[in-house]
Amino acid sequence: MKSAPRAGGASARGFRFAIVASRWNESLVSRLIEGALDALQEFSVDNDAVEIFRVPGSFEIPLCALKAAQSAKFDAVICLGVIIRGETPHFEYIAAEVARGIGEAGIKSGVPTLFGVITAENIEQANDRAGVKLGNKGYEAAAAAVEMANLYRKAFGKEPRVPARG
Ligand code: DLZ
Repeated sequence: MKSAPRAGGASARGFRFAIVASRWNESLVSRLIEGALDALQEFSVDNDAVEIFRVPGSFEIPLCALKAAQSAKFDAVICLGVIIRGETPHFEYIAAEVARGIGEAGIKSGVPTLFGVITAENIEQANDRAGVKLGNKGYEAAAAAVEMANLYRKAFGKEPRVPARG
């Protein structure tokens, strides 16, 4: 069983996606990136329709997400990071600021920005949430991105950024 519910009939074909991922806790974040790419492939994303931007830590994700969203190149921006309480002084402030900033990037730009940032008590919990598809927050965020891109096109008539091929 996958952890993210599949949107009925949703396809990633014809859409472009940005992934903004931090390098802090790299081994876990790389699994979130893999999960996100897996989901996009399962939804039949076009070749070359995904661009990955790496930033130093989760604190840097919101601004990069805003820039990507404002570039008008993407239909959704998938934000991936891992913040661990036990290893992060002022955990609450950083986690809250990252969540707020990612939300603000979406509101300011009008482009869906998806929250795939793990905020965990410890490394074990973070590990569980960066699993291989089952419980992978990157997979879930990417599946939500596909759903939102489809919703916006259907509900508000926005054309896809890239014409569908084949
Ligand atoms: C400094 C820091 C710490 C202590 N912990 C984390 C973390 O658990 N996860 C994460 O993504 N980033 C962490 N950072 C780095 C900050 O997000 C940021 O990159 C730096 O403070 C520089 O602005």
